[in-house]
Amino acid sequence: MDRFAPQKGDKFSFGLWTVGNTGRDAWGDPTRPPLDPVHSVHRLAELGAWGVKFHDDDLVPFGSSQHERDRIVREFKQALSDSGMVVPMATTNLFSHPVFRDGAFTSADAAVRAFAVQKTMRAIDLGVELGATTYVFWGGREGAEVDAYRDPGEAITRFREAINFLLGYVRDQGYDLRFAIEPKPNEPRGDAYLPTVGHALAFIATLDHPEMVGLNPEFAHETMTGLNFVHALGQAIEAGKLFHVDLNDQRMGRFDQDYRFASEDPKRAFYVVKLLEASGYAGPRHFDAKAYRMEDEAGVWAFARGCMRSYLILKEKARQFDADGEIQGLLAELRAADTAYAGPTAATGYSSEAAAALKAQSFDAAAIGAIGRRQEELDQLVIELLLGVR
Ligand code: GCO
Ligand code: MN
Ligand code: MN
Repeated sequence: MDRFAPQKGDKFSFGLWTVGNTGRDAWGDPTRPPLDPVHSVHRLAELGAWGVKFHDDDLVPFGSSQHERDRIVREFKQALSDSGMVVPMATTNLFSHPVFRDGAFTSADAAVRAFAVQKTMRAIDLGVELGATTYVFWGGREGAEVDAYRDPGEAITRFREAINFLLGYVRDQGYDLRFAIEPKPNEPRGDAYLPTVGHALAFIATLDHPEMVGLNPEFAHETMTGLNFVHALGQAIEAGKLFHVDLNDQRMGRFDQDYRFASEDPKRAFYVVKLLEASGYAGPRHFDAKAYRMEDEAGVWAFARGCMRSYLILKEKARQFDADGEIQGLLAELRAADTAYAGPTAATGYSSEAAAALKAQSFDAAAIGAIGRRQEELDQLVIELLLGVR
C-alpha cells in the first residue's frame, strides 16, 4: 500500500490548461500535441485526482456552434460521471483572443468591456451546468505597458463595474457560486492591475457583495515579485477570504515558471501545506502548474503524480512536526515564556480604563530585549525533519 497514493478525499484538482499545456512558449512551437479533455479527465481520475477545471475555451473552443457546444458538453459530462471526477471551479479565457489585447474588463474600449462581460456570463452558465461552485477571476490581460492613456485608478473602477454586474447576474440566476480573484504582478502584461493578494483584498471590500467574493492566491504569483506566499495565504485565511488556492513552484525574480509543486522550494511548500491543513480550508488543492517543455505525455502524468505526492509527503511532515517531542517541547517552552506576562494588553479591547492601566504599566525593556528567541534551534529542527533524519 503506497501511503502517498492520492485519494478523492485529498481534493486534488488540475486545470485542462495545465496538463493540456503543449509546451509552446515565446521562443518555440509546441513540443506536445494537445490533449483531448475527455482523455485528461480519465487519466487524472486514474492518478487519484478529484477535480478538473477549465476556462470556457479549454472545453468549448472559441467560435464553436451551439450544436458543437452541446456535443462537447454531453461527452464531457459522460466522462465526469464515468470517472467520478467533479468540476469544483471554472473560469473565463479573457486573454487569448486578440480582442483582449489591451485588457477585458479594464479595456479602454467600451465594446471590449461589454464583450468580456457577455463572454463571462456565458462561461458562468457553462461552469454552473457542470457543477462549479467557485468562479475564478484571474486578470489575464488586465494591465498595461503604457500609462499615458488609461488612468490606472479608472481601470480599477471598470474592474469593479464588471464584477458587480456579474455578481448581480449570479444572484439573479440563483446560482450557488462564489467568486475568487486571482492576483498576479505581471505576465502577460508588463504590469497587471490587482498585482498582489493585498491589492485584491482591498478591492473586494469595495464590491457590492463582498461576502460573495474571496481570493485564489497562487504560489508563483506572489513569489515572482519576491513576496512570501505563506504570508499572503495567512492573510487571506485570516480575512476569511481563502476561497481557492493555486499551487505550483517558482523561483523569485524569474518569469512565470509554473513548476511542479514543491520542486524548487520544498521548505516554503511545507509551510504552505502546514498552514492549509491547520486552517480548516476545505476547498480544492489545485495545481496550476505545467510539465517542463522537454516532456512528452508520459512526462505530463509523471508531473501530475509528482504534485500530488509531494503535497501528501509534506502533509505527513506536518503531522510529524505536530508529533515530534523535541519540536513540541521547544514550542511549549517558547509559548510559556511568551505568555508569562499578566499585565494589561491591547487584547482586552479598548476602554479608557484599559488605556490608563497600560499607560501606567512599567516594563523592563532591557531585560525583555535580552531574551533570545531560539529560532535557530527551531529552524534547524524543521530542516532536519524535511531532510528526513528525524
Ligand atoms: C496564469 C494564471 C492562470 C489562471 C487561470 C485560471 O499565470 O496564467 O495562473 O493559470 O490561474 O487562468 O483563472
Ligand atoms: Mn499563474
Ligand atoms: Mn493560476
